[in-house]
Amino acid sequence: MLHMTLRWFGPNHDTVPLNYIRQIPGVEGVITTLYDIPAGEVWPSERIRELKAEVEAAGLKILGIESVNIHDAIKIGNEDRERYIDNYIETLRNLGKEGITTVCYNFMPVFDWTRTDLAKERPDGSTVFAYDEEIVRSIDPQTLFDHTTASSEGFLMPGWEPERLAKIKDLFEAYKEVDEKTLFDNLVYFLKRIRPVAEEYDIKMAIHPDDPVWPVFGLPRIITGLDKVKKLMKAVDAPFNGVTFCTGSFGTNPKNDLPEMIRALEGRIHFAHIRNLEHVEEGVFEESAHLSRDGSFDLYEIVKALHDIGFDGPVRPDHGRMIWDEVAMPGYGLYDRALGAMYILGLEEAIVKNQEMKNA
Ligand code: DNO
Repeated sequence: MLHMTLRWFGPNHDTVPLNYIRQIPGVEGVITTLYDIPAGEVWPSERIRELKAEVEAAGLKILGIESVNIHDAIKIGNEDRERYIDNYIETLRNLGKEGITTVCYNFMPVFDWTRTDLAKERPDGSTVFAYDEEIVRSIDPQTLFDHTTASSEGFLMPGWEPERLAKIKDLFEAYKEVDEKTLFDNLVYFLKRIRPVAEEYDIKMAIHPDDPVWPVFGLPRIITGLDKVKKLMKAVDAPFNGVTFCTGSFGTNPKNDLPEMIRALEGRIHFAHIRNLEHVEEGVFEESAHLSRDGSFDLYEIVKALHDIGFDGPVRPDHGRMIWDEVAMPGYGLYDRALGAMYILGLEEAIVKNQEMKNA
């Protein structure tokens, strides 16, 4: 069974109040974070408890964290990594003690997700995130960062934290020697080090795919498709080591067969991000409404595959379009994500009923 959630950035960062989220039928909880704590620092138990109390007071649960970000020292694998891994372990322990057991993270160097337009207009007047490889090729990372920050309507975008990106040149310098193999080895090293604490508290680590799934500004990418994910699952072959199945990220490569990937990753998908996007041409795509016919993915087949493998974790409608003049963090308004949640739950209900009828 899917456990429907919405991402919520916390009291001082989100425009959407918890009581609104509570009113979306079928939504059981939120995926949240301590947004103000920089990557690498320990999350204090007290802050986690406060956050939990606030969410529970609204009649919801914390069904996962997105993200506990990984410090660049860990990704680069330099001498500081031990200290930052120790901090990460402590954060996991503090989360585990509060019964929070799904943790989403990514292992993308410098940038998290990358888009060239945060407000591309769709034919119906809604606006969405879009990507054009030619634009990325024609600008430098700093320009993209400035552009993204300038078009985020004053909201702090996840993955674009200023303290991390203040030193963009130094970061690129630090990653100079980090190729795909080194990055992968550093990820495996990290997972092996956190394994004991994850297993002690039954924490499921859910790596988010690279977005898009090809190198941006020459930075290596390691979570791009089925072979790569399988390689990681094998390298640390334990159930705690799993994936956030993000359809929108894996799906940036039209060759990734999403339902087939889901079936092949049975038992290792700990969290799902469901959204749709429209492929325009190679390297050019824009996000769309969740509805299958609005984009390039078959959402029915995606939800069916999750159902068929017995997926029982949290799901969220991923980025929404901006509609109905809502003012909110781009991609994370209430309205379109609520529509997405209802659509996904509707698909699931039909799939379950259909199966029951067949079995009767
Ligand atoms: C973008 C998100 C990502 C994601 C991280 C997970 O909207 O999908 O920022 O949260 O990559 O660590």
